[in-house]
Amino acid sequence: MSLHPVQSILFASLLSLLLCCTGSSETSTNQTDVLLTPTVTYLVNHPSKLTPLTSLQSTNSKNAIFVPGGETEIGAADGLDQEKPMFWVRVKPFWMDQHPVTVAEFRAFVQAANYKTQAEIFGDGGTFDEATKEWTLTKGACWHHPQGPNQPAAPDNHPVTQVSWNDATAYATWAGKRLPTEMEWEHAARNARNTRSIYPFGNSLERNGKALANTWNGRFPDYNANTDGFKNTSPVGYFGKTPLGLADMTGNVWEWCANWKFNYADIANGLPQNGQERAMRGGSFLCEPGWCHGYRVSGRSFSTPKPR
Ligand SMILES: [Ca+2]
Ligand SMILES: [Ca+2]
Repeated sequence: MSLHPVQSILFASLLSLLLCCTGSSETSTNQTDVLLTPTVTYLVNHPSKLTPLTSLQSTNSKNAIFVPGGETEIGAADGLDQEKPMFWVRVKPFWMDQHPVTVAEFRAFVQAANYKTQAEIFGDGGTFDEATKEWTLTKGACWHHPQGPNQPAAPDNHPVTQVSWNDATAYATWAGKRLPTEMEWEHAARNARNTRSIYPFGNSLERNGKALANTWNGRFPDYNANTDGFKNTSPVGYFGKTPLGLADMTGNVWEWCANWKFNYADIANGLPQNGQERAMRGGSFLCEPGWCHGYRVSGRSFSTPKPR
């Protein structure tokens, strides 16, 4: 069975998590501004004064990065339709896991909570078949053997894959955390100071000839030159950190976000309370500019909260 490419990306996606928000927020809210969540406000007007930040250096505590609060313009003028129109938000400070949840971290959850992922319950998971260049449902593919039971086990220090939004939410709840909204994710990817580069670390995917992220190198799905060294997932943090200190925001795996899919044009109405698809950010090892440039800071994708 072949799956819609975008749909299938979900089958191999990951998560990043937020710890509890810290502190109280700061600035007053205009009457016309819209509280999207308890921690994110849509600003009708361009903020007259941005919250000053003195340093990009953030605190690392128990593997989490402090993301200062502030104002960020969401979207990109030269992005895809779903990244427009741009809009401003004010975000309260929060802690974010420094890297996507690893296989080892997910195993601890599975063992402690005796948890079964939805892929395990359904009995299969979506995989990309290199021979046929198509997505297929592979029997037995799940978080510990994401390519299938006859393929190598997922290494402990790689991000966990084959987790649905429901699985990700269950993990987050167990860990006393939650998923970020898209606005929080993008605020963090813009280094909590509205940096406007394509990626959190600039506009190029390489520095001194070395790759800065795990992506698809070539034309998807025909050819992967594999110049970054990884055909599939890579160890979390292998390609370094963003200026704020986060890993794998660009490429490696998609990260599930909390909110339902919504159109930016409708933001003044608030976030939808239900829908068909949840949002993901951060692109994966299967993304390349000619097909899916999803690993840009403004890039978005969506999938159903359970595999089917
Ligand atoms: Ca790669
Ligand atoms: Ca990512």
